[in-house]
Amino acid sequence: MKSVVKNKIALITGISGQDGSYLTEYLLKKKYVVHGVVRRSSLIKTDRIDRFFNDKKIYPKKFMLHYGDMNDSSSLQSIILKVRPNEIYNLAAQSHVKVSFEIPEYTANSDALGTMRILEIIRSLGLKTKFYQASTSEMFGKTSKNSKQNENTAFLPRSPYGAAKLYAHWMTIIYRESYNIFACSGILFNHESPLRGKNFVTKKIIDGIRLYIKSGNSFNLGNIYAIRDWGHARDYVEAMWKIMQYKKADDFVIATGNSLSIKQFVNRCLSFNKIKFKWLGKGLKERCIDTSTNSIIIKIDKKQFRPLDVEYLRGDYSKAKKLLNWKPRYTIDDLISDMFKN
Ligand code: NAP
Ligand code: G4F
Repeated sequence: MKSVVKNKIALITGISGQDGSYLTEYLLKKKYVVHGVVRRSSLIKTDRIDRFFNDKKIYPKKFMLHYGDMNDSSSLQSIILKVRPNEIYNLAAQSHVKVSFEIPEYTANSDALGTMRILEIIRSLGLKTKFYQASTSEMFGKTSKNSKQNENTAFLPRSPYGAAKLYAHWMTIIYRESYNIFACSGILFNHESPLRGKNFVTKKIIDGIRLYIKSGNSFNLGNIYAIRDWGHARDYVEAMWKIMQYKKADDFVIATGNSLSIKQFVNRCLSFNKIKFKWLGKGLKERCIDTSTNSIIIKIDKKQFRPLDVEYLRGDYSKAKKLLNWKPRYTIDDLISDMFKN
């Protein structure tokens, strides 16, 4: 008699976000049935996952959405009870660092308490569900320059978002150690893609340069001397899955090990488009000029600065490389090319 192999069931919070979209694609390829939590809004904004809806082989058999909110335990509990997932990927968050200074209470509620709500549901119902938490390099905060951050680096968050995520990160560890729940986390460094939200700096730069090429309009940036370790979201969702399949629940840094300043990222994007440029001035008067036309491409705008910023991030992913056999495939130039072409 043939044994029936049951497809694994995954529940993704934040399925309509950048990572939710790539993770759905990745899990569907691995034959999972994928359920997602979405918030009700007056305008439907499921653009990043519409491709799954429009595929009759996938929707509604292998891909389903449920209304819920990280700030509403009862919705989360009823979805979990209905779906009975083998794996929960908790990607939902108010994920914009600058915005978290404007709505700190909302950010703490969804990013910190929202995570605790799911962990409590798993604990109180005695579920065997595995749990993945989307932790972040923003938790490292005030790092020492030229160091690399790994799983043992101190957490010194510099934003309401970083502090909320740190609470969620510790709660994941506390629930793992107290209640023997398979609760793991990926401490992911910045990762980008053509699906990145428009108000994150890489996407803003790509879109700004596109518009400059089309219509000659300049755009504004803030702190162009902050340094980030940027990878591609496609590589990073693979890491999420690998973290969940590891023999025991643990925490892993996921990064590329390379970093650039925002200004260096701009320079690469301009060179990719064969635009000749130079930077002039200092501080708020600094600007980037197109040397063929003398027009301004980028100006510095005080409004784009944060009350506090994380100045330097560069990750050491050796633990993930050794234990998960994970490494990034995309280089920074592959990422830039993908973001301009798609
Ligand atoms: P994103 O594009 O901003 O997506 C966030 C998702 O969370 C969206 O689907 C959003 O729904 C949902 N969400 C926000 N608040 C919610 C709430 N109260 N209830 C239910 N859903 C809510 O973020 P991302 O870049 O994909 O990142 C995914 C996760 O990884 C986030 O937790 C982020 O903090 C974390 N992270 C990201 C990076 C990175 O560089 N991308 C690095 C480290 C960690 P709507 O579509 O309705 O807004
Ligand atoms: O693109 P960003 O907004 O990303 P940030 O703050 O590093 O946060 C992202 O990565 C985290 C992982 O470390 C995630 F947890 C988080 O959810 C999010 O995905 O800003 C990057 C840097 C900052 O230093 C910022 O001050 O770029 C600087 N920057 C300069 N001008 C700007 C701008 N950032 C934005 N968003 N817009 C600007 O005009």
